[in-house]
Amino acid sequence: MKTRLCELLGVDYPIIQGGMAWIATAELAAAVSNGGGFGIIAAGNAPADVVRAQIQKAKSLTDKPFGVNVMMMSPFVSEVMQVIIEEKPAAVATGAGNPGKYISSLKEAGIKVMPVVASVAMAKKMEKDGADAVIAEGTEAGGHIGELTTMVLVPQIADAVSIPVIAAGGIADSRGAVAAFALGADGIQVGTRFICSTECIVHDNYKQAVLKSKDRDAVVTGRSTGAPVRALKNKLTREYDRLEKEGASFEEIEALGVGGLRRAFEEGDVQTGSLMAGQAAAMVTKVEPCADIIKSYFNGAETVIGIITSKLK
Ligand code: TUI
Repeated sequence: MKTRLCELLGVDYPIIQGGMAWIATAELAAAVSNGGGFGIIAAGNAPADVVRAQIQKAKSLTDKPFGVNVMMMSPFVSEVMQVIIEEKPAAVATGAGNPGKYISSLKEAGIKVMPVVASVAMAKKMEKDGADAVIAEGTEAGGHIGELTTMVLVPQIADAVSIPVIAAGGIADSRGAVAAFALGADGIQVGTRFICSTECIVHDNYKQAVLKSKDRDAVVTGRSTGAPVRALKNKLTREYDRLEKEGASFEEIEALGVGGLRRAFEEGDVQTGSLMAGQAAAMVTKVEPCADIIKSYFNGAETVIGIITSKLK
């Protein structure tokens, strides 16, 4: 199964790994790239020297192309972009903001640019500004999210732009992959399922929490502060809900989340840590190597298409 995204990124399968802060390290990115997908290191809120070390580590772990995800709300965005221009990973994905002013210098350095977008307007703007592809991320995704579902966002963006569209949010297996292509996507982004990969270095408690989660466990907090985040339900998300209902100040609510991701990923604190994950979490049933996860999306695809054909009489 090849699409024009495979040519753009130099990969065997049209699948990219989502940029998950603290989780998407050089180890995960390299394992995804070695498995035939496009691995991505998440810069998150890390300073530029940390990002440089991660890029260099990934280069030592794989000869295949990989990328870096830049979180536009990070205080270190401009320094991180500079390091990326020097280190030249194959592509940059961006999230949680508008990367417009960096696109031309990234492209001059030969780096492909793939912004995450959550609306048609933003997708059109990114195409006009020179993006090579857009990642259309639905609200089923984990972490910081937009309003629209993958089901309605992807076809509208596919109709509005001519660059490749990568569907993201809620794509948990080959049925989701086939659906994404049916909606007009040229590739898929997968985040949550890669948390439960053998090579992902997060604390095992985090992986177990994803494995145990059920259909309604990936909840949204922070709607009232304008920065909605999807994570697995626990003591932390209940505390968020309580503060938001009580009309607590923006500062009080934000303070609750400080260090939450680190508590979850490093200490395995599944109660007060922030277990960011998408709705696909409920569909993840085992920890397995990245290469097997990637193959499972595409090996089952013909069976899914066969089922569709036999249903449509
Ligand atoms: O960025 C993400 N997911 C993230 S970032 C993150 S770190 C964080 N931690 C706590 C609070 C907030 C962030 C955790 N997860 N996904 C990509 C994404 N980008 N989703 C939605 C957007 C987006 C939203 C608005 C992209 C562009 C945009 O445009 C706004 C504008 O400037 O017009």
